[in-house]
Amino acid sequence: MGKIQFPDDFYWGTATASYQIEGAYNEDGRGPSIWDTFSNTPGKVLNGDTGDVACDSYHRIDEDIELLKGLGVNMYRFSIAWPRVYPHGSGEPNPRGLDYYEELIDKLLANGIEPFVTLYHWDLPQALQDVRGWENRATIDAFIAYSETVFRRLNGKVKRWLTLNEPWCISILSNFIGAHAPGKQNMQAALDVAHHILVAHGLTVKRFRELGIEGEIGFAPNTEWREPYSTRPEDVRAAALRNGSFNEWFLSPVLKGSYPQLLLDYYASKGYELKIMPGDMEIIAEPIDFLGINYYTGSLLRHSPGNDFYDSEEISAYFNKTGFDWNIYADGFYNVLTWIQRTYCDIPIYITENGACYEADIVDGKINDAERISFLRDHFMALHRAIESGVPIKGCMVWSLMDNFEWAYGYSKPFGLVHVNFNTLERIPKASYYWYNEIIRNSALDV
Ligand code: JJW
Repeated sequence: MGKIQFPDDFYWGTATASYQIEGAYNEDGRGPSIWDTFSNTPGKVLNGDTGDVACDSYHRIDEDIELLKGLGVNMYRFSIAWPRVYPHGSGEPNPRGLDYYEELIDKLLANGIEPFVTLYHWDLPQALQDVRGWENRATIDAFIAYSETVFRRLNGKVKRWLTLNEPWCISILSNFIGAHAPGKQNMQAALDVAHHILVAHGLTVKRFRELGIEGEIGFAPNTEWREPYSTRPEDVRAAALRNGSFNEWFLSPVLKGSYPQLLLDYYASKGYELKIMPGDMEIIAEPIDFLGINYYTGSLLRHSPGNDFYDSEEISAYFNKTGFDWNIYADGFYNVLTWIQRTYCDIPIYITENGACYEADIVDGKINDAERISFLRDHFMALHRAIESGVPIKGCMVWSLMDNFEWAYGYSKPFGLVHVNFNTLERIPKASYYWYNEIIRNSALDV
């Protein structure tokens, strides 16, 4: 037995996102988002689930805050729904659109919990998708206008902001793989989207500074750690391509002002073109205050000629898996964090998401999710190793506070520290909730 001590001023929190928890899809002037359209399209989401009601968090601020208080967190990450603020994406803002968030923020602050706000967690107004969404540079202007409205309304109350959540998901997963809204399957479209969201990020950071908004701003790329299956050069290259497309494609423009050359060459060899306008790379590299890092998984990869996903394939190897069929790879977390510091700089890092999906039965009113506890323990230990190695990590947000709408998997993939009954909307804290509370109280982990 040994005690692993985290810094006293460490932020411990949980994370959620608007479409996954709010419900109230047509209330107080909210317009439709691409996720309303996608989830209402047969075959796109498992069991035909939608976010119409979700966890009904829109009507349950007090109940959710009680859960956060009981957990003991000092930070809560959530996102703002763009279609509540601009029901048609642009034009006149809907004044009621921000009331819910302001009430939530006021109540968080009254309870000593810092709000950590994401501006874009995937719910693009459908009206903007109708005119090509993020493939269209005009969507960038609409995003800046939306962000400015939010900044002005919430200035002084929110100290930490994120522009984008998981740019790989917004671009590649949603426009090339097609598993998420808007469900396109076109790599050129995905690369256009990737570039435009990065420009939108940079311009938002610029606007944030010009407006003199208080606090700090960053973005939250999802990272994975790919290890080559062998030292054969083609396996090494396969892993480099996948790490490059997933991690570096978004980190390098923001932190270094350039796309990774290996991937530029790869995409060019496949006939794709990057629509970079003069000045774009400088805009994207507008300095940020901190980095949000989401980490869940990684894998061993080897060369697979003809595979249209970077000529590579995953080897299932010896990893144990979560209920999402994702490899459990805590050392990959440590590797990503130390790699970021080595490759880029000493920028402060918040873990903006880490956690796992596991189903667990309710027995006598209790839910013993021992596997989630084990997953979190391993990842907190990897996190602590990274801190000891000098990576400036300031806090960790567990995904997620409660079971919620897990995108293409609907309500079938629970990630919560709190169970939600989606018929009654009753919330029941799981064993992991009480375990996490103990860690937060001591800012320490017994191993
Ligand atoms: C990849 C499916 C084929 C969320 C993926 C599916 C098909 C190669 C969890 N993070 O709910 C990634 N999440 O909203 C943000 N992140 O591929 C927050 N990424 O691949 C959580 C899903 C995801 C995915 C899910």
